[in-house]
Amino acid sequence: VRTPHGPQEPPHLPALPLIGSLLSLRSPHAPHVLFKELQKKYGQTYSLMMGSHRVLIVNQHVHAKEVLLKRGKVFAGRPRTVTTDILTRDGKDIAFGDYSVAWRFHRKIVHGALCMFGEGSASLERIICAEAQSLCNTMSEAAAAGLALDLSPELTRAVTNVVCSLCFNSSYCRGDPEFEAMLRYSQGIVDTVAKDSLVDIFPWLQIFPNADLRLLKQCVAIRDRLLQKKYEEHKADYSDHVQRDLLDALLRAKRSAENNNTAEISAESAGLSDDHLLMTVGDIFGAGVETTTTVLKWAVTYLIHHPEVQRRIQEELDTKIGVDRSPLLSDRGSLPYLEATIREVLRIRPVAPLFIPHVALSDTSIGDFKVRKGTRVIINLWSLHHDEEEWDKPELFDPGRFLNSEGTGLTVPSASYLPFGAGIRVCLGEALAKMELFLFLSWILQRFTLSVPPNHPLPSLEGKFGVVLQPVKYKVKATPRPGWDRPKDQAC
Ligand code: HEM
Ligand code: PLO
Repeated sequence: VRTPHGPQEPPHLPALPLIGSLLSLRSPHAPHVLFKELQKKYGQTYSLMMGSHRVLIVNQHVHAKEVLLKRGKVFAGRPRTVTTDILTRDGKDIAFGDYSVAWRFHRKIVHGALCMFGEGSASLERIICAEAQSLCNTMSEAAAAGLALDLSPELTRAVTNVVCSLCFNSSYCRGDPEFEAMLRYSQGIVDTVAKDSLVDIFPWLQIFPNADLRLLKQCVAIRDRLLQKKYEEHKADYSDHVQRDLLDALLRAKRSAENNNTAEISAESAGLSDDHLLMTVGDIFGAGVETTTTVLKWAVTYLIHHPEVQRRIQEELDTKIGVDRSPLLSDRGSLPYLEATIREVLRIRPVAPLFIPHVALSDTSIGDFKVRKGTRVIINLWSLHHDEEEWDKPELFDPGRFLNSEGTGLTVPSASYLPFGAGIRVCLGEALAKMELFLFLSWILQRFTLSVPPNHPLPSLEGKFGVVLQPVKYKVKATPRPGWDRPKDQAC
């Protein structure tokens, strides 16, 4: 309901020149938790200053949907920050790139390529199942040797190989030095990029050497060499007649734009420089690896805390699939409790608790509040997914909340649930990620029961905040289930 006076200024945190609202933001809590807390004092939607930038924090789903859906196009901008500019050669990618013709064009190419090589094709299912088989074999070997395993690099390699086939038509073996280098640089980037660090608040601070910035630059340089190598290899044996992967799809778009001189295509070709192609493929590779791996790690962490949830998923797997074959994507409909568990993991520990900031491209409003052009909008997904008005005991891990009352079908019990975002900036990898989460978790839980080794503490449920919210490292004991004590060489 509009007030009689029209849109108002939103409540504002105290701000000083240059440092903005920094003094009110000092807190031992991670930003998503602090922004949720600040609601108590300032209301669900409030603004603050980060250095000289006006930032609006949205903690509630009706306002979040106004930003993402109702006025999605107005809020489709992205801010330029020092760290994301380093990662993306000044925003020449999709995720951190501002709204533009080039951005739209790259999203379209990636979407088409993901449909062609991914979601629409049976070959992706085969690739994921082959990686699941190899992951389960490694877990079996560790179990046979009586060893507990840090699952993190194993899950990362499985997920990396899926996205590597999609992007580059290649994969990594265990211990491959290029893969080890990738693990290191990617963690360095996750730890430093887009962090609300001082460098992103005060662009002028970048003239002072800063440890985070140095690490980021080193990691980005290593990533860029790897991307460049893949690019050169693809250019060397590119053919117009076969499209092996996303990089071929991008090269094809570039060649066809270069061979075409119509006004429309040449505008598009502005977004088809080598830099743009490399940054787009870097985004998909980076997002493809870090997000899905993080969710798998959270799923394992919560399953270890909740053996009763594991048991119920395993009962479902035993009844619907048995031990004579492995799960297939076509089993998704008959394993609702596993699907509900995946939904609950995505709720309770959202991968990107603050999304990526949006920017208002013109003067506009949210609810009754005025929003000026250029305002950065942070959607606090953490608040949406832990809203006490929307969720019963939000801190409780309960997959049952996503089941209907008979426990036979899936529901979404609240509109305050947006793990992949919505609207024109919605995640490009949602379908791929869901396929991977289902297949990897169903294969693992069909074969193993997961726990911590005897006398080890349960892993922490508190995440490490960065551009993605990651769980901490710990060792897992995987006990083979009856019928799975030796690796079976099974095709899916
Ligand atoms: C953006 C979630 C997996 C590619 C996003 C956003 C979220 C998200 C919340 C931000 C939306 C916004 O700023 O409004 C997730 C989750 C994943 C996942 C929870 C796994 C479970 C993936 C995968 C890929 C991917 C596998 C690649 C294949 C992207 C890209 C964007 C994005 C390119 C930027 C879109 C844009 O700005 O136009 N994702 N994502 N994501 N995601 Fe994902
Ligand atoms: C992860 C580290 C990689 O080395 C580079 C990279 C590229 C794309 C980023 C991704 C990182 C983190 C997760 C992001 C993704 C784009 C969309 C996705 C931010 C930084 C999400 C969840 O929004």
